[in-house]
Amino acid sequence: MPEIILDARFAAQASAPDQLPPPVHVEIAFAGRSNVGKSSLLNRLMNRRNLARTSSTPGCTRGITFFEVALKDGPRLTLVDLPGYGYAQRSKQERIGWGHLIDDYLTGRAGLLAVALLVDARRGVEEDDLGLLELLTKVRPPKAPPKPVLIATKLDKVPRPQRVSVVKGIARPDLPAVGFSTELAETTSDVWRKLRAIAG
Ligand SMILES: Nc1nc2c(ncn2[C@@H]2O[C@H](COP(=O)(O)OP(=O)(O)O)[C@@H](O)[C@H]2O)c(=O)[nH]1
Ligand SMILES: [Mg+2]
Repeated sequence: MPEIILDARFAAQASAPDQLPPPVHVEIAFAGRSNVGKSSLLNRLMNRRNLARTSSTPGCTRGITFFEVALKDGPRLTLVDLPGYGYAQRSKQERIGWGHLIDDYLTGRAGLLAVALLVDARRGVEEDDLGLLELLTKVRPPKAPPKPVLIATKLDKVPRPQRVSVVKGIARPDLPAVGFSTELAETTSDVWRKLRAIAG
């Protein structure tokens, strides 16, 4: 379903609160441990080879990156690439600074409709991920808490006969999971379908 995308472009990058762009469209943010495949998924969703830069160096994404996407049959959306957590190589100071930036973004951003939480299909939901899910529940009225979406990445690394049950096993009682792999083209449509259902 990449043909759902009319146009995608880089919109902004922020490594401090005063650099955040004004929220003009509904936003869907992508979070997860570094190297889990956030940038790769964003590139597939936007049908662009490397608009969201991928890297084999953990923690290489600097700050929060905003992409504006025009859908053929719908409104514009902003897709947001968050810095990965769990990167050991960054300085403590830098991690603390980012931590605040990301926490404040996730709990306070106007127009943040959903947060896609990416977990490696082979590892499932880990402690850092639970922390993020809990953070989302801390958002208080009048702001609506962003809706979590669980995405199990790198599904090609799971043997084919186990894929369905692995994704089901990653789902939580209140939170279904959708599987994704850059190597399985149909999974891009699965993720888009899920996001479109949420974006309305
Ligand atoms: N086999 C496989 N490798 C992937 C997949 N998605 C990402 N990768 C690789 O995992 C590494 C990290 O991906 P990246 O998108 O940069 O992760 P990020 O740090 O979360 O943005 C890169 O080497 C990607 O090529 C996938 O679905 N399957
Ligand atoms: Mg990245």
